[in-house]
Amino acid sequence: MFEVKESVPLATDCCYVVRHDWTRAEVESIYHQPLLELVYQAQQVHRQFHKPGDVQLCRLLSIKTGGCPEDCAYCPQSAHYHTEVRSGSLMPVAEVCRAAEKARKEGATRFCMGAAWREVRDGKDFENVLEMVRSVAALGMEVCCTLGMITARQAGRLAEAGLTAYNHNLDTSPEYYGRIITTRRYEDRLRTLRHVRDAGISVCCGGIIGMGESDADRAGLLFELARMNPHPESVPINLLVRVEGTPLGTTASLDPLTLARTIATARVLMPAAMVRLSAGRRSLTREAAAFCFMAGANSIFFGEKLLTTPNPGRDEDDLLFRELGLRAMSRA
Ligand code: SAM
Ligand code: DTB
Ligand code: SF4
Repeated sequence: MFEVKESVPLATDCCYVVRHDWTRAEVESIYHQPLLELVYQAQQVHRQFHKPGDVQLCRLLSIKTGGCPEDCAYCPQSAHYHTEVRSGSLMPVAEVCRAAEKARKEGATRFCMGAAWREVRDGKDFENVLEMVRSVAALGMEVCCTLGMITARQAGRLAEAGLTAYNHNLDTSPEYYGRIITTRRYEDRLRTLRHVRDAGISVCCGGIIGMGESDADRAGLLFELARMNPHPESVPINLLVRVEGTPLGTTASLDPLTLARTIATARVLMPAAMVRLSAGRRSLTREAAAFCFMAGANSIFFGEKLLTTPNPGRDEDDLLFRELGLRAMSRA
């Protein structure tokens, strides 16, 4: 009744190597292994490259909310859809600094600022973002931004300001992408990622699952990420937060085991990356979250809000960490 698949030989003597020459067939066969076999393999990889039980705490802040001209079907901040998100202008630098200081006191080692822009425009707002980057970097935190598309020159200026990482997701497979976003192309995203890499900024790039895509699309996304050389240092795996008013607001919920399968495959393919269990934790039981950590996730966003949607509260996460014996990563 059940088909038993051979596991893919990845290494000998349990010594895994970082590879960028994965074939699509190899990625599919890793992804489709019996789940416990896959999670076991992911644990082996994880323990070779990372300290087990260490989880990086990151804090998100929406520095410019809503009114975005892009039509990403999952996003409550797109101006194309009617959601409860109110649009605003760029937050003042001082307010962002206060939020970063608070996050640091609460244990965050990485602070990620998001703006609902299609692309960065040179001018006052960008100068202010550069100031925010300088201020957060001065607090001794890793600083990450996600501002939409950027040019090579803008990437250079962000690097100069002390930016650690730039987040720009591929979101899904090239084949499914056109069903989700029509206002920019996969190639546009790849160009921004090249600018980030060339500027010497570390790359944060992942995607969203639970958007009605197939197993082949999830494997396709991971294949695109895993053949980048170098791999993204940070791979956020978001579970769709279904928001009323967006085209994906009524999508069927995804089996959490599929989230764990996706995370485990990411861990096996990109051993050294931080694999981040990102949006969507509110819809996971603690058992499902535990399984995602088993599968190789080693970072979360903590704090009551992601960008515009709710996230588990501090007490809930404290309890989860205690129950699972996880430790918040300290500053390097
Ligand atoms: N506008 C910029 C961009 O798209 O690059 C930066 C902000 S955008 C909100 C950052 C990422 O958040 C998106 O690429 C997407 O992967 C994720 N995201 C947005 N809405 C989401 C949702 N409802 N559920 C899960 N992830 C979401
Ligand atoms: C990422 O991959 N996930 C974060 C961060 N990068 C910017 C964003 C999640 C957003 C979830 C929906 C919201 O709160 O608006
Ligand atoms: Fe705009 Fe980013 Fe939302 Fe897409 S994901 S609509 S680019 S804020």
